[in-house]
Amino acid sequence: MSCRQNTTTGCEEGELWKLADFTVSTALNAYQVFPGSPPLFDRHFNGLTTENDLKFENIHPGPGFYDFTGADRLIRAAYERNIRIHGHPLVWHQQLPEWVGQSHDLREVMIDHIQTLVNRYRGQVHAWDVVNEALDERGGLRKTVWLENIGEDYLYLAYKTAQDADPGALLFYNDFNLASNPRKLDAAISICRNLRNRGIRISGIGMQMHISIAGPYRMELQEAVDKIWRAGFMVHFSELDVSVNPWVTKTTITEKDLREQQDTYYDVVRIYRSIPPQYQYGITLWGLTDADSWLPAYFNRVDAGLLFNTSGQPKPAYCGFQNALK
Ligand code: 9MR
Repeated sequence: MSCRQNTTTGCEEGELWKLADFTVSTALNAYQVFPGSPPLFDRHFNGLTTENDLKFENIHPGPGFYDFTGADRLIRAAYERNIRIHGHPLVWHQQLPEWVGQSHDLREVMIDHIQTLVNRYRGQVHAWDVVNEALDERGGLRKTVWLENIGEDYLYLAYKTAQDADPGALLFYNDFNLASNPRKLDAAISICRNLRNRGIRISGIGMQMHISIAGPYRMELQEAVDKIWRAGFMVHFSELDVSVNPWVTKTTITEKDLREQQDTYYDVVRIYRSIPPQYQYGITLWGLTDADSWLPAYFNRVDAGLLFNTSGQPKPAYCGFQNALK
């Protein structure tokens, strides 16, 4: 094992996926694996989530028209290298092309979309985020184009269609704020229980984990993961990043922020490891380096939520993650 001694972070850089006893993944896009995948990815990760290439507007931009260019490239590259592939997302209310809202039969559109994607990547995509972010902050169903046109049964219909298209794939429900909002968490668990009672083999819940150095509290996170696995579902930390500037109060990031971020990563991984192994699906970072992160542009703020800085060097956060694997 080649090791980079890192004086800033005070830890020796290993290879995360070899040190962890769960799959360590990151969100990745086709443009990042062409012509070869980034060395940082190869070194540390043994799983990936499709960040944007499988989203509706990219892969299904017109009625009856699919563009698989990016998705095929990404999935082929990963599959050939034995990387576990997590398909994200089949049904979501964002990144939808306009034509979807104008269609007369949303049920048919949704079914065709799910069947086409799941069939095409059957045997390659290990697991799917079938429905993403179906809940609002009060724990009710979010009023999306899917809910309003198909009705509450769109959830069952989505999972049933995915399950029939690839009976071997794992199926997940994915959402945010599940640690900080117990009402939302209970609603997510109840969605999964209902599906299970209706014959869907739903494997687990993705807690997105777009968190920050300010929260959620460790105890809240611990209680949330315990609730999920005790209900019989696997836990996926599915989109992990730790903001150092959640309230947009800073224009620069300090050493102290980075140390707090290190502690947060350490605790998050320790809490993850407290889950019984059969309920651990894995941890997925939402991007490879701070240069790839959605945070600064999306919130228009200075931020650095990931394990590697914009030059791909390990940050203190990296050591927080790595040290928690010991
Ligand atoms: O990281 C994604 C970013 O590149 C896109 O512009 C954005 C569009 O909404 O989606 C980001 O990923 C989201 C994920 O698909 C679902 N959960 C929230 C993530 C951050 O917005």
